Amino acid sequence: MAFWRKKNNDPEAANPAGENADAVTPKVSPQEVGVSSDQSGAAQQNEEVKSPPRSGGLLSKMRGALSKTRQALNTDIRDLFKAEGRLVDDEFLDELFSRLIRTDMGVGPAETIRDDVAKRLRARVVQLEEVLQTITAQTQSMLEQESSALKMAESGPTVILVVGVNGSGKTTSIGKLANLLQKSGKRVVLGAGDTFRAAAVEQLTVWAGRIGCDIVTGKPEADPASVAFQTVDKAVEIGADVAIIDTAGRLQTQTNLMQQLEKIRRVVQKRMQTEEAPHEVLLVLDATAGQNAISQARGFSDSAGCTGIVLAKLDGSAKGGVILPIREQFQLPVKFVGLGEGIEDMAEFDASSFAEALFAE
Ligand SMILES: Nc1nc2c(ncn2[C@@H]2O[C@H](COP(=O)(O)OP(=O)(O)OP(=O)(O)O)[C@@H](O)[C@H]2O)c(=O)[nH]1
Ligand SMILES: [Mg+2]
Repeated sequence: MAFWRKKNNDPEAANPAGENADAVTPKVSPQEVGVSSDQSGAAQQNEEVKSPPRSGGLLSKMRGALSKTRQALNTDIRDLFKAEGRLVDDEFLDELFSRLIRTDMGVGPAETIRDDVAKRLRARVVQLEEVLQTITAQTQSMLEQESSALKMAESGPTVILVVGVNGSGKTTSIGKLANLLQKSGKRVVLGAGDTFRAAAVEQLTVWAGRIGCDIVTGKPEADPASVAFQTVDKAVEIGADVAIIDTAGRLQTQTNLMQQLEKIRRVVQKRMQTEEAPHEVLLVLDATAGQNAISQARGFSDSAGCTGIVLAKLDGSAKGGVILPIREQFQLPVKFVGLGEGIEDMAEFDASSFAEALFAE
């Protein structure tokens, strides 16, 4: 876990009406921003973020979520075998390659996996299990990353901004993440920064009610930056550990909307008195989008300063292999995976469980 420079949380220093405030002052009055509070689930503070338990339940959930990808892939690969096994030669390797790329893992990762199988098993007659084991091990090593833990602020609230294209799973992922954090002992404030759609505010409010955490909402069409400001303000005021800010869906090519994210960032930095906030900018990608998720990741990571990825909707996708090019092409760690629509359907990313769930029979 990374730690950050000490923040200045002096409320006066963060006065939005203060010097240079025009660049960041909310364009709506504080009265336009509602704050509701349900502290029944409020958790004790000053604890490390605990990883969710790697219980059998979580592993089987991950296996369940990846079953579509696994079934498609394993059925494909199984077709390559006869009862007596199969000689690993060029023909076999070509066939294996063409089946691997059907999971949307892309040419580069499929070549790496094929070459590894060639190196280890060429000229041998092998059974399906041995090939799957080799592929699983190689996939795990390709997915390994330093850490999937959230970067937490050293003091004051950790601010997490959540971005992505329309419908990728941002709001749902925020609900699930807030639940995870609260269960690990963190007090969370949600910010309904998607003021574009009234239903979006309602959706997040329902999640806040289910989790029992605070939420800051804006009037319809309020400036999302003002809601972000008020959310951080509220988090500082009540001593919350984490503020998670929702945003409206946008395309990475919509310059004005990408600039809006930049404004949210500036406002958050102003209120937190540090350029290290927001501490995380999580890009939510829809796994069912397959290779399209890659171009989204490219656009957003360049212009929104993303720090990590949430790969949502793995349960509905036969394209779970897309995680490989995401890891290969971007410096961004995958921090969480979405395994369903329910409150518990999110797991901290773990290369070993993921690779196993992707291939193991
Ligand atoms: N099966 C499945 N469905 C999911 C998952 N995450 C989100 N969804 C569903 O995907 C749909 C869109 O999710 P939202 O969270 O509203 O997506 P969003 O990115 O906030 O959408 P906009 O705010 O409209 O841009 C909803 O029906 C969710 O229930 C997941 O991990 N698995
Ligand atoms: Mg949303």
